Amino acid sequence: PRLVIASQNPGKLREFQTYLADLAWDICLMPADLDIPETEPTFLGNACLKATVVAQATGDWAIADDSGLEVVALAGAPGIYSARYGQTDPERIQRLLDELGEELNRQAWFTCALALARPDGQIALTEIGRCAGEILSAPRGENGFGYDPIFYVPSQAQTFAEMSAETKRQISHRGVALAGMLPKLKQILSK
Ligand code: ITT
Repeated sequence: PRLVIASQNPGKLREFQTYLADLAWDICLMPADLDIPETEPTFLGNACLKATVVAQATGDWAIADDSGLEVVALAGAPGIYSARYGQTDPERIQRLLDELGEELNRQAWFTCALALARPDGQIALTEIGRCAGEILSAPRGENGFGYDPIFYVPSQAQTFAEMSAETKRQISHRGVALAGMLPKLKQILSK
């Protein structure tokens, strides 16, 4: 079967393609001109919406990811608005650092909601993954995308942007969510 990745974020796409690389299916990217709505109030709601729209538009199975960074001292911001916190990754990072200022509570977590839709748009599977960390006061590392350079994971003593792709896959919100979904995903798509 064909599985379309319902995302326009190049960083996410790279991770999905690596994470799903050893599967026998044809993994495709969604049409670039498709307009995907994100009007729901939750990560899971938005993931389901994106998967349904892309499955219906392509007639293929589709997997969507809605994710974001929730900062405790900012009452969960930027949260579902993580992508809309600025125009570019450096702008988003700078805005977050400015809003946090000298705040001592640097606790944060990433959440990733995944949704798999059947070719008719019906949701077949959902999964949520989380990863806890701390917001540094300056960026560190060159890998990854988005807020990775300021997201420090104490258990690894590294930011997401300092980790190898393999380490990020093992511990990140997206890696955890995908690992949770993978057994059922394989079962469904092998039928
Ligand atoms: P699609 O909807 O097309 O998939 P998007 O970037 O708009 O792309 P989201 O609405 O889910 O996706 O926004 C997620 C944002 O959260 C993303 O743009 C990053 O800024 C941030 N983010 C999510 N996962 C991340 C990760 O693993 N590392 C760093 N930042 C991440």
